Amino acid sequence: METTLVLLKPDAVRRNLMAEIIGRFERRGFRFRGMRLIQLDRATAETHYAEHSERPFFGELVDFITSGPIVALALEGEGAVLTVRDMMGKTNPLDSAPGTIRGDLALLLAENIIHGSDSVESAERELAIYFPDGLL
Ligand code: IDP
Ligand code: MG
Repeated sequence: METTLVLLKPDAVRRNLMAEIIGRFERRGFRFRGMRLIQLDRATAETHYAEHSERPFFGELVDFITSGPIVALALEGEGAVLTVRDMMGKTNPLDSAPGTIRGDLALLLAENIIHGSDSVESAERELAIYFPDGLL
């Protein structure tokens, strides 16, 4: 059984899409092991996105993810990492299939409403950032 880290980015919260997105994960059958509404500071955002630190869009990415409250979810299920990535759709919402979260709810690459860990190793690293006291 895997547990993965999902973030509902500030645009999802601003656009009142929390229940819409969380509901999809509930209906899919994941077990919720953690859920927090938080405001990220820059240092934590930079740690989260460390793999992108050399990219030209890194500054914008950190500005954006720290621009308002986000929701962090820890979701457990069979193949949770890949299943969540499939439900999210492609990174660029313009490439995301209808029926996916980004394909239904987003249009912009920089405001693509959701993050999901891309591997079991990433999930372990990221879950420790958002749920340092462990999971339920
Ligand atoms: P992912 O969120 O689908 O895993 P990553 O490649 O890990 O995609 O990129 C992290 C986030 O950085 C993306 O979700 C997107 O919001 C943003 N991003 C990726 N590429 C670009 C870009 O070329 N310009 C601006 N933002 C980008
Ligand atoms: Mg990624």
